[in-house]
Amino acid sequence: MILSRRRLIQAGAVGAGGLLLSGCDRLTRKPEVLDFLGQAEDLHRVTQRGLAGDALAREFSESQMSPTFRANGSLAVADPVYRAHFAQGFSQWALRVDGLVAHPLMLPLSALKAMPQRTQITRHDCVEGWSAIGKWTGPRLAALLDLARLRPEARYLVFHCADLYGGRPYYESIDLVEAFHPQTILAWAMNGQPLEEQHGAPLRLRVERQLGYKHAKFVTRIEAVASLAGIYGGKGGYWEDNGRYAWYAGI
Ligand SMILES: Nc1nc2c(c(=O)[nH]1)N[C@H]1C(S)=C(S)[C@@H](COP(=O)(O)O)O[C@H]1N2
Ligand SMILES: [Mo]
Repeated sequence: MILSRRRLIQAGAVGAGGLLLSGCDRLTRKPEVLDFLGQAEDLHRVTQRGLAGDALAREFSESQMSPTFRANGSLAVADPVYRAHFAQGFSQWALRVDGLVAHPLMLPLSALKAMPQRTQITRHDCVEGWSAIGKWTGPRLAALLDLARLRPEARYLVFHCADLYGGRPYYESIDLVEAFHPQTILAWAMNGQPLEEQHGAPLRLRVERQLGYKHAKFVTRIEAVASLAGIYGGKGGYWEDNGRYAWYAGI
């Protein structure tokens, strides 16, 4: 995938810790960074061509879309920081990408929308026994990871969310095979409209080969980690920590 850094810069994307994305062009001339980039590209190839890593979830036509799409889990977010962003139409909101990455990022919605977009009509399967077909649009997670550049130790991505469910923070995690999968996107639109709050505004994960609870809504931060052991209860997700559902939720 060719990603235009210039477009991102125009859209106002800046790296965390004062590192401007425009610095990337200078950085990529350094041999150690080029070496790093090579490793990331190897990783990308391996994960995309890997054993069962590249099977696609079924995609549907417009006529097959569900007339109504149920919302489930948290339907609203009480957090005051989230409420302030909501009131501003998320114009000042930014997604943080950090942890085991060479270039931590703060990506405003405008930057996420300026990246190449993928639209897919897929079926959402909730473990509670309902399904719905909807259309989702957003950049591939792989494109964000190409910008942030995972360090070689990174094994999982943790999705931190703005909501509390039953009083505890909702979170989820996936491995790098799912992360680089072509249908894994960060959706800001559903059925052609910006996400409604109940469906995870302003940004949610779509990880189409996995059950509904893996599709983190209200995502605020993506953290690359070597192990899930140190994160909340250590089992990689809200329901996993609860002992309710398994970490691997492949359909
Ligand atoms: N942050 C957050 N993400 C979440 C949940 C939640 O409660 N909080 N519920 C999960 C579950 S169980 C499902 S089925 C889907 C529901 O997505 P929907 O509300 O868009 O149908 O979101 C998932 N992601
Ligand atoms: Mo669910």
